[in-house]
Amino acid sequence: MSKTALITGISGQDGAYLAKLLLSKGYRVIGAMRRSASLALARLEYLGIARDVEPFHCELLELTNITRMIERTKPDEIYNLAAQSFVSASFDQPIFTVEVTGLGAVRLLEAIRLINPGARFYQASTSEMFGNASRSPQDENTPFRPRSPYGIAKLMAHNFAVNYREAYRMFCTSGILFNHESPLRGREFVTRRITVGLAEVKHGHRGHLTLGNLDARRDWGFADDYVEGMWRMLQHAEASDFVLATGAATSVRRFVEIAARQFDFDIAWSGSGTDTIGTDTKSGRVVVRIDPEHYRPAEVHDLVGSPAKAAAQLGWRHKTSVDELAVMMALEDDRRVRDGITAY
Ligand code: NAP
Ligand code: F7E
Repeated sequence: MSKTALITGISGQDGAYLAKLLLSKGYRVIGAMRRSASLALARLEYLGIARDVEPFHCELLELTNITRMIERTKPDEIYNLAAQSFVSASFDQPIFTVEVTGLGAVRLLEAIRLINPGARFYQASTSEMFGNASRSPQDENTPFRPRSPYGIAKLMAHNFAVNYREAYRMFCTSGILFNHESPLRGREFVTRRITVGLAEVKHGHRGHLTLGNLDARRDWGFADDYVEGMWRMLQHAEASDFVLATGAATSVRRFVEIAARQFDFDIAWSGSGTDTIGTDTKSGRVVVRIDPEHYRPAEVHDLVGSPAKAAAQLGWRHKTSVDELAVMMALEDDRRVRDGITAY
């Protein structure tokens, strides 16, 4: 008999890729989404699976609709991907972020404990929990030192998942995922800001792109590779914590350079701090400027993960390099901006 999977955050980037993977494996997929979901079905439509996912309206701020959802859908596997996931916004909305990203997971865990404790639970934890990390690369044993309300809220949810595993013997697994991107990445995240922004410059919709801290370094992978790791975690014999990462860090500055080549820009940097500019050496045109608006009250400067445990126990490793990822995103945004597609 086919298994039933429930995905919260189905309207987001990972929800779409994970739904596609689970459908391909014969799962019945229930997609939990807010009535007001920002992109609703757009990402599922992009992947050609909008009609194959069973939608279920659910708001993580409200316990009763969560319990009803668990009662009615009786899932074998639950992937909790819903969150206020933008780090920058979490500084402006710390309480809301804790409510959704932290307490939302607790509400879900309580509902599962009371109604369907045999279900396997995946919590979308994050490298942001490492924050100002004390060692590098980060793995499952690296101490958590979060630097943002988002990181703190995620650490709360992570600790609850571990606690329900230990206290109630529930199958609660936490995937500590480093940044993963795709052509379906939200437009507020830096990789997408870069590829959309450069495409708009190329096609004459704007003069230049503005960014914040160019020297931040992240371990960027491709979302489609990472959802495979999520699924493998829930098929593993034991619930545990697993880091998924590529093991290589790249600066924002370098991501710009790679993506820019796809738009025929060859970026040379000059100036420093907020006066830094990125100029296309071929045309002499300034393509990138700094806007301090994009700086954060507390920055995480450098993160890089060790996926050794996931490789050894799950047989998982990333398939897509950061260069391939940047090229893929740039080509797709070039096409979308050229064709006036703004759906995602
Ligand atoms: P995303 O695109 O921002 O998607 C977040 C999803 O959560 C959206 O479907 C959103 O729905 C939903 N949501 C937000 N508030 C909600 C609420 N109150 N009730 C119900 N649903 C709500 O995030 P993603 O990149 O796919 O990431 C998936 C998960 O992994 C998130 O938990 C994120 O924090 C975590 N994570 C992501 C990364 C990464 O690099 N992508 C790395 C580590 C961990 P709306 O459309 O209604 O807003
Ligand atoms: O920023 C710097 C920024 O917003 C990456 C989420 O999925 O991954 C994501 O969080 C870096 C930061 O991602 C701009 O200061 C420079 O250092 O793309 P981001 P994030 O904060 O790492 C983790 C793993 C998650 O769990 C989160 O949910 O880039 N940066 N200039 C900029 N960032 C943005 N957004 N915009 C800029 O203009």
